[in-house]
Amino acid sequence: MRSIAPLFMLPLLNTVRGATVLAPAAQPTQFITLDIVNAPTAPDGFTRIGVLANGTYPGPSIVATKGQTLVVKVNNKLTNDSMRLSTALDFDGIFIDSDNVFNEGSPFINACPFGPGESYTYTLPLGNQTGSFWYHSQLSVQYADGLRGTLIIYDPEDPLAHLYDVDDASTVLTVADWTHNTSTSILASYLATQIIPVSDSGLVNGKGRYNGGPEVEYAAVSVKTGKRYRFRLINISSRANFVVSIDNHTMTIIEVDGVATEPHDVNILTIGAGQRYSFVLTANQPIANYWINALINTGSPARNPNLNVTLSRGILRYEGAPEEEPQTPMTEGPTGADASVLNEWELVPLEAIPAPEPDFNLTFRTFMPAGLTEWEINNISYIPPAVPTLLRVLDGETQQMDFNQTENTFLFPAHKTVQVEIIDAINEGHPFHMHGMNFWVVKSNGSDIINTVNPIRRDVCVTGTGSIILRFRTDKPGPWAFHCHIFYHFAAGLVSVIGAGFNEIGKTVHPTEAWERLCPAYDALPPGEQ
Ligand SMILES: *[C@@H]1O[C@H](CO)[C@@H](O)[C@H](O)[C@H]1NC(C)=O
Ligand SMILES: *[C@@H]1O[C@H](CO)[C@@H](O)[C@H](O)[C@H]1NC(C)=O
Ligand SMILES: *[C@@H]1O[C@H](CO)[C@@H](O)[C@H](O)[C@H]1NC(C)=O
Ligand SMILES: *[C@@H]1O[C@H](CO)[C@@H](O)[C@H](O)[C@H]1NC(C)=O
Ligand SMILES: *[C@@H]1O[C@H](CO)[C@@H](O)[C@H](O)[C@H]1NC(C)=O
Ligand SMILES: *[C@@H]1O[C@H](CO)[C@@H](O)[C@H](O)[C@H]1NC(C)=O
Ligand SMILES: *[C@@H]1O[C@H](CO)[C@@H](O)[C@H](O)[C@H]1NC(C)=O
Ligand SMILES: *[C@@H]1O[C@H](CO)[C@@H](O)[C@H](O)[C@H]1NC(C)=O
Ligand SMILES: *[C@@H]1O[C@H](CO)[C@@H](O)[C@H](O)[C@H]1NC(C)=O
Ligand SMILES: *[C@@H]1O[C@H](CO)[C@@H](O)[C@H](O)[C@H]1NC(C)=O
Ligand SMILES: *[C@@H]1O[C@H](CO)[C@@H](O)[C@H](O)[C@H]1NC(C)=O
Ligand SMILES: [Cu+2]
Repeated sequence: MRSIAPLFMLPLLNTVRGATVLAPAAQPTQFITLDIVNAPTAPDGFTRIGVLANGTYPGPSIVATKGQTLVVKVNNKLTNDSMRLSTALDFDGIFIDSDNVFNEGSPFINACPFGPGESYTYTLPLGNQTGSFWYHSQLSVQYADGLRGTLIIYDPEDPLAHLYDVDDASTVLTVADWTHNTSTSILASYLATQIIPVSDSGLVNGKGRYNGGPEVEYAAVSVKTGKRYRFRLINISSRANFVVSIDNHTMTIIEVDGVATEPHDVNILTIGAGQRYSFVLTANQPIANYWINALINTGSPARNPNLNVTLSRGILRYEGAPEEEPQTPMTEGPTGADASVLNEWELVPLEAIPAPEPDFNLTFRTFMPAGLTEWEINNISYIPPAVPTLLRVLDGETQQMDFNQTENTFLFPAHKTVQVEIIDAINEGHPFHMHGMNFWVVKSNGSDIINTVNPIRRDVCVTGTGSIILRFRTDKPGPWAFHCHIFYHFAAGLVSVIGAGFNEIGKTVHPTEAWERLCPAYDALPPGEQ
């Protein structure tokens, strides 16, 4: 079992507006506390009560260094029962080893959520991972109420370091959808009508505007002529995808979901919920203010008069430019022949790892039958089991027949390669996310190219009618959530569980007492506090 004995208390310096900057020398273990509270927040000028880490939206940035172990103590201090009172966190994209699979917070798959007044400490050894990640509530659609923040793992020996001069808290760019109503009321309305209510605004670094709202000052990122900046663009949306561009500037992509890539130039890119890109921007234009266009793509604005997709934007400000908005029109970015779009299949990982030949093939057809608010994989909509998958596997339920059809749980022996083709019947564009590991994208939507030689590896891939083909390994015994990252679809059942080497789990997984206590405590809560 992994030891979580405290080694050092790391001093946290300069806590400014939710941004935590660490002392430069990395300690082997970094202790982080997040207090989950109900507090007012007004990212687009409309004040509402949110579910917030340390009272801010986005939550504090977690800043780590390669090789560290993060010990994240989460204190549930929620009080407002108009939103979910329990919680559970997912650290999106962080690899989890089999022996630590109980610290993968997925409710009813890996753990039970925890209620108000309770705490849980996630221990996350980061191993060799570096790049751009984030954390969010994984319970129902709770993260739409604000419980989301970035997690960046810096690499002191970054092989891409020669490509940029600046990479710090100022170059992290988040895009998100935002709603004035609670996630609970939106989910209820969705389940009753089959229509996800449209967001009120799109946010860039936690700032945005809605029609008729106050002119909230847009988030401005400052750059200095001649320097090269590594921007880390993270889509922390609960529903919307975004189309991002920066007027008059090229974006050179160098990282996708924590995987370093060969530099790849584009001037406009679409980013789905949960996805991340690092791109280098060279400040080589005249000193001025430029729009960062983050067009929010979230259903018809006709269904919510507050939403104005044009108002979802930020500012790139050169040092020496006046502190004002750009003089140029608010556009949706390059179009037609001026647009050089990002095609996922053109991305080349810096380190090529061929996709192994599959031992098993799966086909997922995603579908929502007419008249039902129920997303299905192969005609089955996921229903979370009362007892989490991992708990039952540890109790000896290790055969396929131990899992009800509605658990969409697919068992494979350990140390095999699985290929899954996902066919999205109605071109919904589901960003499919794998927990605990990444996958090879052998085929992207929109291309017929099958690449098994040096395909991009990532942990969120967007589906479409053109189908996607992914491959992953079952080297880590455990249940791994594999689901759509549009959390309203997630809540409506677009979830599967990859069961890797369940018969070996007793040898590798030895959960802590704190984890064992989660389910009895959760089950004892009155439904209103769950
Ligand atoms: C969150 O707030 C708690 C209590 O004030 C504090 O101890 C902790 O350092 C904060 N966490 C971060 C990451 O800023
Ligand atoms: C609880 O949250 C709801 C929804 O945001 C809000 O209307 C209500 O005033 C909050 N209650 C308290 C006591 O803050
Ligand atoms: C990290 O990388 C080194 C060198 O490639 C390798 O020896 C080691 O096993 C890796 N560690 C983990 C935890 O993956
Ligand atoms: C927010 O809730 C109010 C009151 O229930 C409702 O009238 C409105 O349509 C909701 N807005 C959205 C975007 O769902
Ligand atoms: C974030 O992802 C959502 C869901 O896929 C998408 O609708 C939205 O446009 C994305 N945002 C950006 C800025 O790409
Ligand atoms: C950006 O380029 C366009 C022409 O492509 C030009 O009209 C505009 O003035 C430039 N913007 C700035 C701020 O220089
Ligand atoms: C959106 O905002 C822009 C800029 O303020 C404005 O010109 C436009 O009319 C608005 N669109 C809608 C549909 O209200
Ligand atoms: C899986 O599908 C591939 C084609 O994509 C095929 O070459 C392979 O033989 C299949 N493997 C199994 C085990 O069915
Ligand atoms: C099963 O799902 C497919 C779409 O993948 C759909 O065409 C078919 O009608 C569904 N069958 C049933 C019995 O619902
Ligand atoms: C088990 O699956 C069946 C459909 O195969 C479904 O009707 C039933 O509700 C499921 N039971 C539970 C406890 O989820
Ligand atoms: C998927 O690719 C097809 C073309 O093969 C395209 O028509 C469709 O719009 C794409 N879907 C998404 C969600 O990008
Ligand atoms: Cu979806």
